[in-house]
Amino acid sequence: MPFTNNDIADKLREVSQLMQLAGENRFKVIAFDKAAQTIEGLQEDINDYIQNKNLTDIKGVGKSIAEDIYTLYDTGEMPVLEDFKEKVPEGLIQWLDISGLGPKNAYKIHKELGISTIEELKEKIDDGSVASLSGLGQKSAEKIKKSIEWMEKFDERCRLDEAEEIAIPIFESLKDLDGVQQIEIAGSFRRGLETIGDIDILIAADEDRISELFDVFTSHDRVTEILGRGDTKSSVRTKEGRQVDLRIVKPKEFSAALMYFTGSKEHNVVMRQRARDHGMSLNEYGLFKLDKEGNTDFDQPIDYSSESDIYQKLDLHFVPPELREDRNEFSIYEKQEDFPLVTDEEIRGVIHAHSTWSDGKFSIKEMAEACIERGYEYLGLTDHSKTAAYAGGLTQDEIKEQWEEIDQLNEEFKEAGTNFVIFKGIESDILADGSLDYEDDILEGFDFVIASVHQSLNMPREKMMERMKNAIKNPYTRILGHPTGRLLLQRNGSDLDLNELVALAAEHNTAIEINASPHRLDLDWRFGNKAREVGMMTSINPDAHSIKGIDDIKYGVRIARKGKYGPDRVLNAKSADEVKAFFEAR
Ligand code: DGT
Ligand code: CA
Ligand code: CA
Ligand code: ZN
Repeated sequence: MPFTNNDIADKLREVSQLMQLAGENRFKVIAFDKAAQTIEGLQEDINDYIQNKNLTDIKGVGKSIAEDIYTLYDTGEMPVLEDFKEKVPEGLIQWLDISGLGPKNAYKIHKELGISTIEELKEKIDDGSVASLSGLGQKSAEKIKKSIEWMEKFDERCRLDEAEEIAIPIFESLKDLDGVQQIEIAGSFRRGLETIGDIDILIAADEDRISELFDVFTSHDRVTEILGRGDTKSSVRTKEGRQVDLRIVKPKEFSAALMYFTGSKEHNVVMRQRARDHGMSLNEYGLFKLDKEGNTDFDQPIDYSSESDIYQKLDLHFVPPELREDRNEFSIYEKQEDFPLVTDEEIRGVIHAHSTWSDGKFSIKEMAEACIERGYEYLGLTDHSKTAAYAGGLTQDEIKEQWEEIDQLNEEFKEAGTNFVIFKGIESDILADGSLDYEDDILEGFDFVIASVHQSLNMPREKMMERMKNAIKNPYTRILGHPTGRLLLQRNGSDLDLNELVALAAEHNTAIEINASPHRLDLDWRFGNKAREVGMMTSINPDAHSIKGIDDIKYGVRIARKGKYGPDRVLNAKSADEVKAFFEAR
């Protein structure tokens, strides 16, 4: 059975976490975690190593872990994982989802208080038992409690990348089945929203096919519970706890249904009213004439062949799904057919990436080669600055050494005739007063500076605004990094007036990044209208800490599209020379 590198990394990581919950020897735990990290970042297909029986050639994969992987491949199960699943109480495994608790403390609480469910944990926090454990204390206990509350609140939604991991395999398993004439994933997923409630799949098929299609859908590997099955709709819950709805509609109704189930609700409301104003009625079944009383006349359908066609009948050009949020898209698509939105293919370089010099997993050279392999023309390398000591921030001496390394690599690219350049950047912490992390003479030496807040995100709004404004105004700051510091479904960002910062950034010719990590997607697309009005530049930055992280750019592109950025306002959609000119124009 073939596995992807990520599948195997996930399993190894799960083992390491369960081992911690079982109080297993620290070195074993680390071995599994390390192997997971390595395999996740591996460029080659793990299946090649499995076939050649040379897994131990991979640095960090020892003999016993290699054996575990071979067994997984041969039998579909990893005995060490199954063993630990037996050993660790099921409720306790859920504790791993409590952010800020960590397996080590989880084990301690479990062992010393003899509890293993989240309910019990909440009780023991309330009666003070958790706080009284050595090494925990009142503050930690309150933090854990808060995390549980957040978790319970946010369990209803998941991140875009998590939704993708569920939606794509299910979509793939359905799309080639007999009788499937058209298929799309609709809903918030199609609109590229940063978090997803449930996943909506839509199929066009003849009625006599519906039953078989539902059979395949409800028996998919990931499904743990069938929530409902009717004539045209079936809903399931996947093992991740996510709901997936499959609707099967008549082929001639597909486009209207797709438009309806893509939403958003707000967009649909405007479309329905627009139809009425044109003497028509729009619903999930199609477009119809209105009768004399102004009701939908189902006997008088209006023909349409695509979503685009429906928009046209309502005097609109096709509205890309990302823009269907009732945020000014109607006034744009009444006029302009070609309203340019940035595309994946237009991205020419990678800005904001970390190497082993700070907390990245790969060397500068490895990161650069991964960029070249993906067809990018430049890498704006930005390790952490000195105040971020916890993330391996660079001292002044290290910076100078790093510059030498980059100069040498650039020289090598030139000699080899490779069209690629590495820009010397830094992700400078924004200190509490808004200043950057080095003296001017060091800042001067970088090609560019990304300024980001990593500590004290929760300062009062007024203070935080002063801090951010200072950073934006600083002539060395070319890009403001993840402006709010939010972690989606985990932590709110700083309290800021972003409209004001967007305008200020435009005025000072500072770009604000769209941090493309699916955990962040920060700057939020909702400030896109303001950014467009004031002409603010963005840069779609992966904040890559590994080679795999580079590919997060695609999430950023979706968000940039939602924010109505064309390639002209996306820094890394420009050539290396243009980017250089932007960096120099401070
Ligand atoms: P989600 O699942 O919370 O991330 O967001 P959506 O947008 O996927 O919402 P969902 O799954 O409830 O419904 C899918 C689409 O179906 C939604 O975007 C628009 C359409 N829809 C659902 N219910 C209504 C409704 O009551 N009125 C209108 N106009 N459209 C609806
Ligand atoms: Ca949905
Ligand atoms: Ca739904
Ligand atoms: Zn970063």
